[in-house]
Amino acid sequence: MRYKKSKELFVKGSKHMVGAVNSPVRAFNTVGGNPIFIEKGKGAYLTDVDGNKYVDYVLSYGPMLLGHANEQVKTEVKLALEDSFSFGASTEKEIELAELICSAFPNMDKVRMVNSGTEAVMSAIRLARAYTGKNQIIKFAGCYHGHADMLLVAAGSGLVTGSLPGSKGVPKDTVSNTLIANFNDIESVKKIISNNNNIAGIIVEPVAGNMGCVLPKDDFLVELRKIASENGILLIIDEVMTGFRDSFGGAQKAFGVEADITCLGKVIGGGFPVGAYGAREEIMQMVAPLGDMYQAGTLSGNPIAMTAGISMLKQLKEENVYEKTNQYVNKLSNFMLDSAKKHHIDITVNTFGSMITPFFTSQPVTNFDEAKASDQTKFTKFFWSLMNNGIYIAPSPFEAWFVSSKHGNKELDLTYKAIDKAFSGLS
Ligand code: KE4
Repeated sequence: MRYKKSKELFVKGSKHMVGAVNSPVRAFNTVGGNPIFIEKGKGAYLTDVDGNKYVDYVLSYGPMLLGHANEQVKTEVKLALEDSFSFGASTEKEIELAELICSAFPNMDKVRMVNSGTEAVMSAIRLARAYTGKNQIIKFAGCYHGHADMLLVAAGSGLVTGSLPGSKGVPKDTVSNTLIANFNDIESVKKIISNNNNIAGIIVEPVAGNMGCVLPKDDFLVELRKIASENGILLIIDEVMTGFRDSFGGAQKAFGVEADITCLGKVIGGGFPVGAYGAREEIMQMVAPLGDMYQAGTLSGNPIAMTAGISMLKQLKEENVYEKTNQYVNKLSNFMLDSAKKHHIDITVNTFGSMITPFFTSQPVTNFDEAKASDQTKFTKFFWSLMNNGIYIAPSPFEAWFVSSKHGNKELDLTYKAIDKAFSGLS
């Protein structure tokens, strides 16, 4: 694959952009080389500015569940554009998307639209603090919830102590109320709770997608629900990535647990900037203009973004895309394991609905330490072999692959061939 034009744009882009990207993961830092620049997408495919065509498993890190340039979304958005793009006042479209979202989350009476997953999580934490009158938040190592200061943390000296800033520019006192537990380790949560009495909320990715795809063990989420209820702590379930990922609803449905506050993003915007947070009535009543917890946004509920989100969710509600996407992932997982075995490569594959991650390790991956123990050198070689054979995955071992309703047998065959070639190159 040639990357001449991407390289030229990388140099040109680096003049006025930071690393020629608007989000760090796109910079290819983990895998080396320069980021590619995309010209267009259609269905399951991306074409870069050098004309290289790829089966796309990044799908904008999740939103493009119906594939690129979905015809229905495109038609609806084009129509909506005729009536202007933003008003700073309510529109019926916001009601329609709110109704669709609340129909998918029975424990959600009201929802507030924002413009990103980060904004949804940041607001949900403020809401948990407003509702409980407490300040501390428990999060899990390896779970990512956007770039709000209080969540950019690194593990402190011990589980029950405050965290250390995980980024320059985050003051220590901003993260002093953020405590870090271990995913799939309910005892680590109990220990923190027994040593702290000012905990407003526990925030969790119900299926982690930001350490790669990592599933909750057994009753981890159910036990988390129980311990939160017993201690007057709100359970914030961050479904920005898992929302509408394996079914028309959230991972909550798959694991039989209900959040107090749910955060959403990605799919509900269909590729346009949309995030949302929602909860039962008594919690959402706290939010301005009804309550005293302030949160606002110029472009929140933007009518064009709402149009795209409505079209996405209506299509997802009416057609059962999940049978197809989840089956595709199962086939892909089985092939990866068979091919790795044939080539004597150690891998573990985790899947959830239409998302999948292969880890280069012979061990199960159930938390961040185990994910980090996978062979990242092998991942990098694997990544470039796939790229050179027309398969585009996230340039990081700690991301999930996403499958859309437009990924079919042809794409599966192309992927099989590329994976087998990559594994043969690794063995
Ligand atoms: P955004 O602010 O990027 O819309 O959402 C933040 C966020 C919140 N919660 C979860 C579970 C998320 O996965 C994300 C964002 N996911 C990353 C992908 N790992 C976005 C990609 C990027 O940062 O460019």
